[in-house]
Amino acid sequence: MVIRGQVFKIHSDFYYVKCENEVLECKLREVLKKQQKKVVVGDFVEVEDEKIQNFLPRINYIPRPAVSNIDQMIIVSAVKEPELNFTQLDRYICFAKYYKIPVKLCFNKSDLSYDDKFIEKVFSIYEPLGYDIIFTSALEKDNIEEFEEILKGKTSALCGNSGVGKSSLINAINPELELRTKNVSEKTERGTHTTRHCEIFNLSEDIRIIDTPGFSNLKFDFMLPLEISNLFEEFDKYKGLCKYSDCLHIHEDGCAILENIQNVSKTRYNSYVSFTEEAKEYKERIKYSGTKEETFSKEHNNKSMAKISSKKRQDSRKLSKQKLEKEDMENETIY
Ligand SMILES: Nc1nc2c(ncn2[C@@H]2O[C@H](COP(=O)(O)OP(=O)(O)OP(=O)(O)O)[C@@H](O)[C@H]2O)c(=O)[nH]1
Ligand SMILES: [Mg+2]
Ligand SMILES: [Zn+2]
Repeated sequence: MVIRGQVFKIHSDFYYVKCENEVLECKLREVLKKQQKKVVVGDFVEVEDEKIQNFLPRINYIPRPAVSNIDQMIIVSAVKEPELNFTQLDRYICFAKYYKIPVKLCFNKSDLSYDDKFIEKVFSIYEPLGYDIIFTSALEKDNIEEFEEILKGKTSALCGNSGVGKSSLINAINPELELRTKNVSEKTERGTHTTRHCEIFNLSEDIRIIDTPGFSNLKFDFMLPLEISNLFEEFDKYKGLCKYSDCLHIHEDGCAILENIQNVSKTRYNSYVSFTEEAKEYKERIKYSGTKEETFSKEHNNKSMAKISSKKRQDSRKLSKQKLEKEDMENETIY
């Protein structure tokens, strides 16, 4: 008999599936492994004889953290310890935008800093872009009820660097879960991850939250430079207004964004430039690894996006995504 359920936890080769009345510990059917179909936390699956046969179409999917079928991503940063890095924050925001996942921003450890200027800066950059912003302290249980409010009626994935307090926030809502968080004595060990797997928790009737391991080595080395501006919503209103259709908005003449640069936040623009540089590396890679030479349009010089064959782009993109997934699988085995 085939039973349907949702994967809520994966530990090495074991997939934990929540069905209507029971929790099943399953393995993957061989053919899924052979097809390299990766089942992730959040997937709805069909199970027969304790083997996952298949997963159902996903509403959405993101490879890092590897989860699917989520309503929103809460990007958690710390105001201190670790110090907030705006480029890193924009990385998460843009990555979620690429995968079309709605985002909310949580700034935790507010007990460590009462810097009004910093709070103003955060609001002035991200509020006009339409992001909900919340400052919390998991330690002092500050604003935790408001935090719960933004989770209501949804499945939310918490995402952010290691040590920002993702698991602590979940514990603050439901202390009975007793999720492992970094001990004070472990604080000096840099680069260690306390949470090692993604897991869905039902915090109440209508709050489902996914704790995820922190990671920080995301790069935009799977997109073309011209595509990066699509990830920055503040650039939307200047679309098509630059003199050159292949404008990268960095130093070109007649660039509508550079002419209006006072309307773009400095840190956001810096992030844009960094991601564009990473995308240039990708462009170089496919230029030399592909079989066809990149050609240049006669009417518009260097209109590269249309010029690189879509097959080549897809292949290379697939490779980059596979790289991400492979790294995730390796992480699973390390831990
Ligand atoms: N001062 C202060 N410390 C906090 C707060 N929230 C978490 N911490 C501390 O920050 C450290 C890291 O917290 P975790 O909850 O383990 O962080 P995480 O984001 O889950 O980290 P990973 O699981 O490694 O991704 C722990 O020592 C927590 O006690 C807070 O609001 N204020
Ligand atoms: Mg954690
Ligand atoms: Zn431009």
